[in-house]
Parts: sequence; C-alpha cells; structure tokens
Amino acid sequence: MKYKIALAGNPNSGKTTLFNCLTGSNLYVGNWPGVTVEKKEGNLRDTNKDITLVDLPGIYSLAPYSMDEIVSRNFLLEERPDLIINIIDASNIERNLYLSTQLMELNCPMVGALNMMDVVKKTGVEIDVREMEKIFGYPFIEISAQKETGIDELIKLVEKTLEIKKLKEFPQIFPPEIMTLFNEFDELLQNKYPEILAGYPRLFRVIKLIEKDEEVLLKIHDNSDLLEDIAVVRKKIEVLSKHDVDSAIADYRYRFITAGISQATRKTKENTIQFQ
Ligand code: BGO
Repeated sequence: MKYKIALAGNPNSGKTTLFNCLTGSNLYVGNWPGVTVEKKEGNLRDTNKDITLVDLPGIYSLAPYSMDEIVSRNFLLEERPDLIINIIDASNIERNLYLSTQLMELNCPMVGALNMMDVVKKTGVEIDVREMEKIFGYPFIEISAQKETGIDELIKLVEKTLEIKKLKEFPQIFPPEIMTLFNEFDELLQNKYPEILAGYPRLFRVIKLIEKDEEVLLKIHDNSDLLEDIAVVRKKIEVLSKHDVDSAIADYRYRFITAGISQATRKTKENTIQFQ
C-alpha cells in the first residue's frame, strides 16, 4: 500500500529542517500546479512502508488569504493525505496550535511534532505529551529537528498512526451551545444543499460557510437561500457569544488552546533563557 502524508506547520517552525531529516537526500522539487510556489516531495526514510511526504507551504491558518494558504488547504481538501504531520514550534506553542485546531477539523489522522524542544527544555518547561493527546485528540512527540532528536520516534509514531483506522472523538473546542448550532447547520446543509461542497469534511464545511470564507463563497455561486440560512446562524452565534462571528470562532479556539496548554505543561525551574 502506498501512503501520501503531508507536513504542515507555521513558517519558521522548523519545517524545512524536519523535512530534510525525514527524507534524507531522496527529494523531488517542483512547483504546485498553476502557481510559482515550490513543491517538495520525498520518501520517508527508515520505514518498510511506501510513504511519500509532501511538504506544504508554511501557513498560520487555513484562511484563503495568501497563495501559500490556498495551496496548502487545496491539497489537504482535494488530495486527502493519509496523515498530517503537524510541526509545532513548542517554544511558541499557543500560537502554533491555532493552525492545529483548524487542521483537526479536516477529519484526517494527525501527529503533532513538538519541535524546538532543545530550546524549550533549557527554559525549564515540561510538556506532558500524553496529556496533550488526551486534550487535543491526536498523539504528540517531542523532537528537535536541528539536533535530530526524536526523529526515529516520530517515524515510528507515523507508522503506528497510519495503521489506526478510527479517529478519536473530536475534542470540545467550541462550547456546547455553539456546537449545537454547528450540528443543526450541518443537518440543514445535508438536507437542503447536499451538493454544496460535497466531500468536504463536515465540520470544516460548516465553519467555513459560517465564516463566509472567500473561497467557499466563490463555490456556492451566490446561492441566495443558502446565504440567508448562513445569516441566520451567524446572528445566533453573535447573540450567544456577544462578538462578531470571526472573533468569536478565533476566541473559542484560543481559549481551548490556552486551557489545554496550562493543563499539559509545567515549569520546573525559573526561566533563564528567553524564548526566541
Ligand atoms: C536558522 N531547534 C532549534 N534550536 N532550532 C531549530 C530547530 C530545533 O529543533 N529546528 C529548526 N530550527 P526552518 P521553516 C538560523 O536558519 O526549517 C531553526 O520556515 C539561522 N539561519 O535552523 O527554516 C533552523 O521551514 C541563523 O534557523 O523553518 C532555522 O518552517 C541563526 O529554526 C529556523 C539562527 O527553521 C527555522 C537560526 C541563517
């Protein structure tokens, strides 16, 4: 069996360094179709499985505002990789996990590679990876791409995760009353507009429609009934959250991340080295 997996993460998270560690010298470099963004692919090293690793452009979110974001998101939605390696700069963990909360909605198996652990360890911060898995719903591993530590373990974790067929239950990022609205809207989409963005992961489709995501709006071709239905659910979210929809959704993500991080990390000594 051939597997295609994606490496996704923020710019400067160490993605290029990790990609090189994971693939060694067997590398194919081209361009993403139709754009001048570089595309790198290589075979995962030290595994008996046939695994191609695709390096996605570094991105902060799955919003469609830059070519890098559009390329990454189209690949994830259209090519449906068998797994995502989400590289996270652990010295900047909260900000990096913002992208992770969006990747989680793609309904794709994922492993979290907590990079820059050489830096984090010097600051006396400890991360409980088992706790992280419990909270976020996918496994994590500590690595340093630069020092090449944790790489063999990451490859083993990828192999193991590829064999698990069932995804864990989606964690409670959004409060129950918001989740209820999302579920109701999902049901409405399935009943009234079954052809709209068919094949998209359900939660991703719901949130992107509610956010009136530019790329998604282009695909619904001014469907006025649907736009009205979106307006109704947006209003309900605004009333419940007392914020505009975009701020409310971002805020729920950050609250979930902050609570999760405070539960899964602890400081064992005073900070002597500043994070980069
Ligand atoms: C420079 N630990 C540490 N300490 N640094 C790391 C690690 C790690 O685990 N992983 C990567 N880096 P990219 P993107 C640099 O280039 O892979 C460093 O954008 C420098 N360069 O070495 O490029 C890595 O692909 C001069 O640092 O990231 C690189 O995701 C001085 O993080 C940077 C200091 O890695 C970004 C660092 C001339």
